[in-house]
Amino acid sequence: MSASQHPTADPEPPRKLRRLTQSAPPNQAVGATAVLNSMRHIQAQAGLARGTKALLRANQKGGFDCPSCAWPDPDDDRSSFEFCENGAKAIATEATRKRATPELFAQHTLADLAAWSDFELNDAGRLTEPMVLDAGATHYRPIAWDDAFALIAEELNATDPNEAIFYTSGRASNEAAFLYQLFVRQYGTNNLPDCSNMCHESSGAALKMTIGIGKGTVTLDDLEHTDCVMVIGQNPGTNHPRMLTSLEKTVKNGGRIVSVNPLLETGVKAFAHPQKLSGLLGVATPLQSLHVPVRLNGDLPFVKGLLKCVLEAEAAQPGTVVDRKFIAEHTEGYEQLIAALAEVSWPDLCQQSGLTVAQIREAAAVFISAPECITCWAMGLTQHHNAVETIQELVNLHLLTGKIGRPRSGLCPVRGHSNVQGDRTMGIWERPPPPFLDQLDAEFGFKSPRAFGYDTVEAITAMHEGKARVFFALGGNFLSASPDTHYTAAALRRCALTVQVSTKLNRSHLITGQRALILPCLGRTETDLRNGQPQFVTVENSMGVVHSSEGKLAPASPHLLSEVAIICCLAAATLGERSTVPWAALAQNYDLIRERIERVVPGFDKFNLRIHQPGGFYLPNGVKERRWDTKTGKARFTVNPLNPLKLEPGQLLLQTFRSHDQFNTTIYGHNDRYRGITNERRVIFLNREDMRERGVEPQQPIDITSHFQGETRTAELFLAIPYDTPKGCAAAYYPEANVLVPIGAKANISQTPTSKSIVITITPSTG
Ligand SMILES: Nc1nc2c(c(=O)[nH]1)N[C@H]1C(S)=C(S)[C@@H](COP(=O)(O)OP(=O)(O)OC[C@H]3O[C@@H](n4cnc5c(=O)[nH]c(N)nc54)[C@H](O)[C@@H]3O)O[C@H]1N2
Ligand SMILES: Nc1nc2c(c(=O)[nH]1)N[C@H]1C(S)=C(S)[C@@H](COP(=O)(O)OP(=O)(O)OC[C@H]3O[C@@H](n4cnc5c(=O)[nH]c(N)nc54)[C@H](O)[C@@H]3O)O[C@H]1N2
Ligand SMILES: [Mo]
Repeated sequence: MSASQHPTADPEPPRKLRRLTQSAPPNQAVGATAVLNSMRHIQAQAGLARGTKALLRANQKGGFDCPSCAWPDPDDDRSSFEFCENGAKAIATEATRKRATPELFAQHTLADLAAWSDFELNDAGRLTEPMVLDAGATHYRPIAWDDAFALIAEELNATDPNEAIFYTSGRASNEAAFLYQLFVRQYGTNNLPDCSNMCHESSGAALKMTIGIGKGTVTLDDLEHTDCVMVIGQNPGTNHPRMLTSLEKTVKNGGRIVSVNPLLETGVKAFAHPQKLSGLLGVATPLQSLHVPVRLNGDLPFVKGLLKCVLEAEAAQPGTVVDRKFIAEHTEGYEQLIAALAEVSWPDLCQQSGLTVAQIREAAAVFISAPECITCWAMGLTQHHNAVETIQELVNLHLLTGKIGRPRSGLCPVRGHSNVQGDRTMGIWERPPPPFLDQLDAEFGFKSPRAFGYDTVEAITAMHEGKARVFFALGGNFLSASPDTHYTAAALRRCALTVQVSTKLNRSHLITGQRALILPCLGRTETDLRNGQPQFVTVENSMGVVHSSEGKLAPASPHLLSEVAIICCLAAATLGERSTVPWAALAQNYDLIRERIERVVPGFDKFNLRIHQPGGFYLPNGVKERRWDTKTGKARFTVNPLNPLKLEPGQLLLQTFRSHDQFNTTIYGHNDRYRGITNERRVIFLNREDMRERGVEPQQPIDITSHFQGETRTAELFLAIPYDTPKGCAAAYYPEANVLVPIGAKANISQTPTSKSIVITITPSTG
């Protein structure tokens, strides 16, 4: 057992079943149901007046950036309703009238609260005051802000900087993120893990190595006017619903959509536009013209198949498919790629992708015949052991055909959290590039540490091994979002101090170090007054556009501080005279922070001026001009081995994904409308034949055991759901299934937990 005094709090959500109903997944997404659902959430949480005020400011020029996903806003042509059902839920959950006050903490022990579901924890409402958990205590009690900062400062100053960990979730603004990494580096460490380590790290790593920039290369306009969009390993209908508006435009402009996914997700079947009368009446635009039902983790062999088809088509009609001029001028490694492709056999590709040659050829025909093509992807590609290799293979496909770095063609990793991309641009990174540190040091007159810090998984392991003793989180829900829930819980419990800067109650507040703090902060939707002056912050979306975000609602409590203010107060308290940074001045006027960002981070010239351009500005992206910031100045073809996971007889592969009623670990409700699930989250979607072979009945309660290097982990009590998923492939929701993700199961290079390919067996529940 760990050194903690609060071992009774359960790190897992309660294992209780609800009354589930299953129906056939609908044939179209959004429409009137989505609008009704949005308003239902807004009314229940925020009330109509406050909620509608917030909704009307979402993603408007001069308004706030929707706190949900990172999908970009149109450069022009914004409707007054630039929001979606899930954006509305994210706003409702932040703008809620419910409050998690000191009285709530006085009434409940940590162990009591841990018996609440994730839905109930979030539904307690907004946190209102700083709270502390003293060593040995069973309840949090209120603490004054200054005392909280003094407590953290004292602990940090008694700690070797490399034994402190500073996590960031992707909602932090550019201003907050910039100051946070500056504080952490002046304190003396690069231990800056972030949610990106569990998210698009594989994309960043693959793209940086091959095309020289770890970001996407297209604009929204490119996407809406291209001839083919391949959506691979992504569920936009739920996780980036405004992308459907863009895909509808692509289709109306004559483009085709190919979806590559083990599941036929409702969001890409057909879209009824919620802002048009026709859409509200249920008239939907069919979106995908082809669905490729790849097996889980079958994408690398699938893309290799596409590459082989490209070479065959080129051989049949030389000079028409492979872009030889582009390859000669801009790339290296072509010969090695061709030689390696000759070695792989169709039977291997088919067996490993779960597709037939005909299915691969059909997808290849769409890609090849489209003059311009964009590939979009998300977690379905990034969370596998060979995620980096798979994404590099996609890069090969675009390089071979020259479909990159020109209008309407390119690569589009679709980011998750609304500012996760901006946080990285601001230096939230455990492996900072030396030129960034040189600029930072020059601007602030100090020497930042050069040794790399811990990423998320390394941070958990370090805490577990007693090599780290303070854990500080700027947002997020580290316990529930991380892999291997019980291992992570034990790791956090070994810390002397854990601190969470948060808006809502979550399980990370309940599984703590010896002492713990909750520091409640303003959300995106709220006015941020400093010295009586309203401040705005900035964010960067998935397509590299930086724009402002200014909340308009009254803050949830008079005691809340902005993230910027919290970081400045903490830095001043911790570093005192040691710091070269005017923390108090920066906290009063965010323009001063932006001046500093401009002098440190490339691409932010005239930041305070250009941020007032309607819609913001694009950051420079060399790939759009076919400049490659790689070692040799060329884009790189790579050879990526086929390295499939080997399953023993009886084993299945499990992916952990999102329902339509959650934002990561924030649970809005118990339904998953687009998959026909009502009122239950403890479900496991299974192939019907897999169920029959195992004698499992629909809705039978089963336990799931994961297998990794001789270790097993078990998640109890999930209802079996027969579903259209390829044989051998199962799915369950995150975070309930995170207990199954082994801490040691990481992607090569990016170290991202392999949350989309967990080897499991299933057995009838005995509990
Ligand atoms: N409403 C809402 N919006 C969100 C979020 C949310 O939780 N709720 N989360 C935000 C965040 S942080 C992120 S990162 C994004 C996540 O956005 P997504 O990546 O869309 O999220 P997931 O639910 O993890 O869905 C993964 C999809 O990939 C498919 N998939 C799984 N494994 C494979 C595979 O091996 N190959 C292929 N081809 N497909 C596969 C799944 O069937 C599923 O459709 O969304 C962001 N937006
Ligand atoms: N098994 C499995 N695990 C996964 C994934 C998966 O697909 N499968 N996905 C991974 C991915 S892609 C990601 S990005 C991570 C997400 O990991 P995190 O970002 O750590 O988790 P969230 O659930 O988004 O964090 C929710 C909490 O953030 C706080 N919050 C909300 N808004 C604000 C704000 O404005 N400021 C501050 N300070 N706090 C705020 C609230 O208190 C809320 O409870 O999870 C990863 N974990
Ligand atoms: Mo994410």
